[in-house]
Amino acid sequence: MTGIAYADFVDTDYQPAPEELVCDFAIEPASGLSMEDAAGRVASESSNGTWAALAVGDDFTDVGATAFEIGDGTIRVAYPETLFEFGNMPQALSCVAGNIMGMKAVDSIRLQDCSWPADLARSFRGPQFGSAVKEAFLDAEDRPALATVPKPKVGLSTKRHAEIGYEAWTGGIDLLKDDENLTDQSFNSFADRVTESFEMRDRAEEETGDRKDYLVNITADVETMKERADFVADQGGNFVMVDVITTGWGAVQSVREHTEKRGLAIHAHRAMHAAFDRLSHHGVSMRVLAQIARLTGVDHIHTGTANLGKLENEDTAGINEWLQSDLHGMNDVLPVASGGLHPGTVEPLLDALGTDLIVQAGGGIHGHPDGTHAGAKALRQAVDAYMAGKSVTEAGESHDELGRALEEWGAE
Ligand code: CAP
Ligand code: MG
Repeated sequence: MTGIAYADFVDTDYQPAPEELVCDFAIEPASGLSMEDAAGRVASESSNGTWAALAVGDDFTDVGATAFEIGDGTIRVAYPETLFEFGNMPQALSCVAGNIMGMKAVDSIRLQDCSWPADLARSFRGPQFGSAVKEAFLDAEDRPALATVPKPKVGLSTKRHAEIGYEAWTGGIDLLKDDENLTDQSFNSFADRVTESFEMRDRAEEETGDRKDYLVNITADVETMKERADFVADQGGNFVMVDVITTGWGAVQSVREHTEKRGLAIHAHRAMHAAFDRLSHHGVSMRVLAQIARLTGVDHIHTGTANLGKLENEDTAGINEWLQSDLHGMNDVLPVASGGLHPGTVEPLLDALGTDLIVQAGGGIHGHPDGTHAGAKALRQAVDAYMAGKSVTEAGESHDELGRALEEWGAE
């Protein structure tokens, strides 16, 4: 590239070098602009260009991006590695998903996918454990791990929250999980909840002989998250939960660095992701958000339910496959299916997504007509039946709790 005008950022003969980051965008050019015009502006504004052709001499490093493929509403852009501060995810996103999201040259623009080159990818920590948590911390090596969020999601007293944990753990659930709206409020303080829940966890472990754990929501500012992570580790927990979109990727990186010292796994909740990924023509796809989560080092992330639950989903199976595929030797991520799940959704869910995941149900356990303990048993019975190659509906005939759940909610 020689100059620094928009046209300098398009070259359809260009072959990206292996060390370049390649981003796929869907774009709708503004009226009066061709795809080429818009592509040049996207590549320019996301690297070293601006709205005016520059006359500043040549004393600068050429870190310009190149739009090298222009399709029907899609473009591919290659970014030189020198554009990036290695190991700094906010900086990378300020480039490839920054000002361009609001530029007038496009009516809409969506970052759909990224191909992460080895050196840039390895400059991030990646997951400390990934899917290995199922055998490192739980007894769920050969089946989906099961989690539950007490409901109502906020408002329960600490005592009742911990009791619900006990009822669920002893019913066959592996992981108690805080809701995203629950951190440290007056009705259920963080320290008391963690202490009392782990007391119940120890009892449940003794009674069942299985390892149980708790996904403790530490989401806050970075310093508070580190203190809360230490508290969890000191109480004998192995997991913290971070709401990664609301807290921000720089904060996730800091938590990842800190949790390495304490050997804690990170459960990523993704509240607010839909503000980025819900529109199919604009924003940042869940696929890319999941990629960022893996690079910055979470061990689990919610990726949806293959549209079986209560929330809109983007290609859950494709995202999960990416999370568990090879990425320059980096650990994988264990996907979490959550949102409106119940025992009657287990069979189609596991058919669609496989069994290397966490199945999380809140209402689908605590809404069981006979309460939490029965609801936990019903979910576990459904999963155990599936793992034994049996039909969940048939298993409902010989397992009371499952039978009641299927009666209540039906089977998909
Ligand atoms: C699920 C949940 C989770 C969502 C998050 C809720 O509860 O606790 O936050 O699943 O969405 O508050 O809705 P239920 P996603 O099991 O009672 O539905 O997993 O898609 O990120
Ligand atoms: Mg929730």
